[in-house]
Amino acid sequence: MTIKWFKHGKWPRWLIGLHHYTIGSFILLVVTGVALYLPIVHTALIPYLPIIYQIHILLGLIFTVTLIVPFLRVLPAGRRIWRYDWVLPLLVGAPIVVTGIMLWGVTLFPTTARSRAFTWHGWLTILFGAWILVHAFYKALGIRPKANGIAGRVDPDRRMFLRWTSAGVLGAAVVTVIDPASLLTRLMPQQTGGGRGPASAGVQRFGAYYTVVSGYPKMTLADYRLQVTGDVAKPMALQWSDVQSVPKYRETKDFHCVTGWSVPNVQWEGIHISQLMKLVQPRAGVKYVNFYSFDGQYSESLKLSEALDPTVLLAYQMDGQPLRQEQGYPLRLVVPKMYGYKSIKWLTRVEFSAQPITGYWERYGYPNEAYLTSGV
Ligand SMILES: Nc1nc2c(c(=O)[nH]1)N[C@H]1C(S)=C(S)[C@@H](COP(=O)(O)O)O[C@H]1N2
Ligand SMILES: [Mo]
Repeated sequence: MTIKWFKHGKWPRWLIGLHHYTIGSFILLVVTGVALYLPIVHTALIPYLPIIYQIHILLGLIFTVTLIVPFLRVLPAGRRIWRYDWVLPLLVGAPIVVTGIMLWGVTLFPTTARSRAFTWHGWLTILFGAWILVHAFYKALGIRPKANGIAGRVDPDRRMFLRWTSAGVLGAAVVTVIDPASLLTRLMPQQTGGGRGPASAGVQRFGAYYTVVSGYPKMTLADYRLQVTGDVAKPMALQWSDVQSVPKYRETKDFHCVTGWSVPNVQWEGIHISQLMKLVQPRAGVKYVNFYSFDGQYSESLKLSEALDPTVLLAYQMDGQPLRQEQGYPLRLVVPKMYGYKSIKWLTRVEFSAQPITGYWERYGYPNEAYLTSGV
């Protein structure tokens, strides 16, 4: 049996173009993905994050289509493709796509599965990237491994496509439903935690600890004041002991960031905004609650009705521990029904007002009403 080796000229131009496109778009997907995920890069690119997020999803969707093309169009026959060049992109590419879709569809999938999907989306991309490098290396050196087994040459057909894509999709289902990822994350904790050292026992790691200023602002409880101001009868500056004396409010809720990561079942403890209203007595015209951070940059705004939702609180504990400094110590807002950017950290002023303010991310185009939706 004769084997026709790869010759550029014999491939249809559209297929070569597609191949180059796939490589280019993979690189762009990695670059935009890293920009969204890695806090250091993330912070430097703040004004562009909303658009980078859209680009990442658009590229991902096109990437998905390019993976399916060989299924739609029969490739020229002649045993020309190494089996692993065909099997690996499907086996690894399919679960990257599936986990990506899970991250995109925030309200469509359970948070626990999505938080695993986030981890696997990253790990599988690293695997895929490593394979592309090996593939490029082989090609550049013109190395031709012995043609048998996984290194054998095949004509990719639809049956093969279906088999390996299904295997990849099934794999994605398995890793997001059960959790072999916890093994990997225990070995390399920085992969899911933004590289800030281990969390205290019982405290869940968040996908990233964001900050829009350089570093995480520090505050001692002795210096801390919570200003409660605005259109109110009795404006106040609460010391930490005053904050503590307000009746405690507890809840367990999922947390979601717009950039894809989620944390299931976070236990928050803190105070409900209705308690602050009892203290300062807002006047009749108050329609908004505005929030300010002592990082000097971040701000947020909620309608009064939103702020009084039973799920909204000012939290000082998470999973039974005081907040970490990165998480907004000593006090942060938590709005579980909305994307994470509403949950302002390092809270220092709550203002009851007839007017809303434009929050930090809202200035960069994020919507004011940040209710979780499935996707963009
Ligand atoms: N002051 C301040 N609050 C903030 C942010 C920030 O950068 N600064 N990031 C927001 C975003 S986009 C998210 S997703 C959550 C992240 O919470 P975490 O840092 O505890 O993970 O905090 C929100 N509150
Ligand atoms: Mo976020």
